[in-house]
Order: sequence, then structure tokens, then C-alpha cells
Amino acid sequence: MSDIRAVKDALRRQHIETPSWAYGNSGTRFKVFPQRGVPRTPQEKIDDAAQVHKYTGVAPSVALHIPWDAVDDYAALAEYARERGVRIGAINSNVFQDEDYMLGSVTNPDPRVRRKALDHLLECVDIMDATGSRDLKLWFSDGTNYPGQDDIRARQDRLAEALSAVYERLGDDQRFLLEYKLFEPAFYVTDVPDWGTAYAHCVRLGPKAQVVVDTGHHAPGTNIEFIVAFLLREGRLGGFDFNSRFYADDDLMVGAADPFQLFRIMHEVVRAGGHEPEAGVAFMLDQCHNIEPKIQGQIRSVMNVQEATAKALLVDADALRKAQQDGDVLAANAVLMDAYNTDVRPLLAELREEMGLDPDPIAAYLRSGYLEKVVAERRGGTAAGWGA
Ligand code: PSV
Ligand code: MN
Ligand code: MN
Repeated sequence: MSDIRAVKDALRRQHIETPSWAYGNSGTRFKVFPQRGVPRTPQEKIDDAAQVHKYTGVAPSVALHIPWDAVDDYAALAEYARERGVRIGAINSNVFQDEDYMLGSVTNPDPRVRRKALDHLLECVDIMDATGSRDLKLWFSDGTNYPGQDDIRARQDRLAEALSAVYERLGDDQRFLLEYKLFEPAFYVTDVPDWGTAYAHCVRLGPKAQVVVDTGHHAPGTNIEFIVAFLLREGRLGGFDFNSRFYADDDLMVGAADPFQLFRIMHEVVRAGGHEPEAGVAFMLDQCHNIEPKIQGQIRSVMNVQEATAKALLVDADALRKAQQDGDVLAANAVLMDAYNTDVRPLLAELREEMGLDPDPIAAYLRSGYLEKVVAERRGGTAAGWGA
């Protein structure tokens, strides 16, 4: 796609969801560093997410994590979000922070624990009904640490049983997104370690079961864009949890470690039309800002996804196809590199002005005085969820 108008229209339509937990205090298992002005309630997290949308114009939804964002009235929370110009996005379940889950949640050998985990997942669908959310994000920390600790096959059976019960509970317009992760916290077997496992479980269930690719959840050197291309071709790419990694599940700002990889991923997305909202690919961020300011970090990440998408949209598809058909390896590679090496910042600045926004979202946010205001108002912000 090289018509600039069409590129801009596509960028306007692409929405990037921010996670509520990115606004809270976070850190590593060594230390959570508190920051001034961080939100104390789910409502304040929504306020902060609304700032990201206000300055980027393309982040109109915020994902919740339950029970980190537990409230009595979810419909009222959704209304609160609407009043601030955003909406509630994916509901992230949490079956990894209870002592009962030491040996697993839905794959636990104890049926009582499995029931408890399933009840939580079903409760998350109730919350989706109340908030109008389309997606339930499922990430299981389940696995084992030692050979022989539990039966690998039996754990897959238990997983399938739970997924099927959740699938049955989904409404017509709802889906679940099954997230895989190579390792951590389990170090020997992880019950959903890779896209193939997630995909196989989803295919058994039907189209409302989709795979979510967290870009930090692979072995070093994994070709993530291949996974993306494959899942899109099979109609099973439900979305992304975007973040960057240097080593393991680092949860750094997307595009910070390897912007070229992000471009390659977005090239496969655009190649399949997955950037269009109708394709149903949810572009979500899953990041922790341990040392950098949080709202500003989210704005930066949204811009990084937009820049990678813009470059992918600028790929000269006809020239690429021709070079590929001619077997001209270097010309084909040059077409991609030309797009990647384009400075798309002026185009995005122009687009923002056309959308009635400041061309420089970070400068506009910093000028707004929002951070100073919340620092003055908020005392004792909450931890994102891990280090509480
Ligand atoms: C797990 O590492 C993960 O990527 C899942 O998406 C969780 O829900 C999220 O991080 C927050 O802990
Ligand atoms: Mn994730
Ligand atoms: Mn993760």
C-alpha cells in the first residue's frame, strides 16, 4: 500500500489497547519502585489510560486484570470509562496468585482447585457481560518443575476440559484469547508453552477460541513473524500482547529492544489484512514500566506500534511480489528494507494534526500538567499486582 491517503486511513483505524496494570507501581521480584502520582483505584487507572488516548487518538480501550481491578459494579466502571472517552477492553483472568495454585490452576491434580480456577474464569465472562468486553484473555502459569511431578497428558486433558467449559459459556460476540509462554513460573513443563499447543486447543473448540501472541514469551531467536503469518492464515490470531525483551519475559516497552522485529511482525499483519479492525486482531500492550514514567511510557509504546505499522503499510507490495516471483532475492529484501528505513514520523505527525491532535503526543502530554496534578492529588498508589 503506497497511497499515502490509504496509509493514513489505515493508521487512523488501528486501535492499540493499553493495560490497566501498566499504570500501577511495578518492579521485579527484587524490588517494586514506587512512583509518585500512580493510580490508587481502577477508576484512576482508567483516567490515566484516557490520557494516552487523548494524546495519541488511537488508544480508545483499556484492558482490566481481575482481581487487580475488582469493583462491585462493573457496568458502572464501564460507564465511568465511557464518560472519559475510552472503553473497557479485554478482561484478563488471574489464576496464578493464590496459594491454591501452587501445583497449577485448571490443570491442578486436585479437582477442588480446578473448580475454583474455572469459577474464576466464568466470573470473568460475567464481567465481560457487564462491561461489554469482547475478549477474555487466558494465561495459565500452570506447569511442573520436575520430571515425574505430574502426568503431562492428564494435565492436557484437564486443560481441555476447562477451556471447553469456558468456551461454552461465551456469548455470540465474545471470544477467548489463549496466551502461551515458554516458561516461568514453571521450569520443567509449562502446560501452554507455545503457539502450537494453544492453537491445537483452540482448533478443537471453534472460532471463538483464538491465540494471543505475547512478544516476550518465546525462546531467543524464535521467528515470531512466522507464527503470526501462520496464525493469520488459519484465522486464529486473536491478538498481541506487545512488549520487548532482551532476555526472558522482560515486559519492556514494545519496539525498544528490536524495532526491526516489530516491523517484520507488522509486515505479516498488513500482508494478511490483519490491521483492519474487521480482522479481529487485538493490538494490546502488556508492559511494565518499572523505572520509566508510566503514562509517558504507554504513549511511547503506542507510537512505536504505530510507527512499525506505518512502515509496514509503506511496503511496495507490487514491487515485492514481482521481485519474489522473479526470484530476485536482493531486490525483494531491498523492498522491505526501503520501507523499514523510511522515517514515518513526519507522516504520523501530519496524521495527528489531521485528527485534531498535537503532532507530538509526548510533548503535549508533558505540557498538560496532568502528571503534576495527579502527583498532588494521589497519595499511596497501588502496585500493579505482582509486588503488592
Ligand atoms: C504473563 O507473563 C503475562 O504476559 C500474562 O499476560 C499476564 O496476564 C500478564 O503477564 C500480567 O502478569
Ligand atoms: Mn502477556
Ligand atoms: Mn508475560
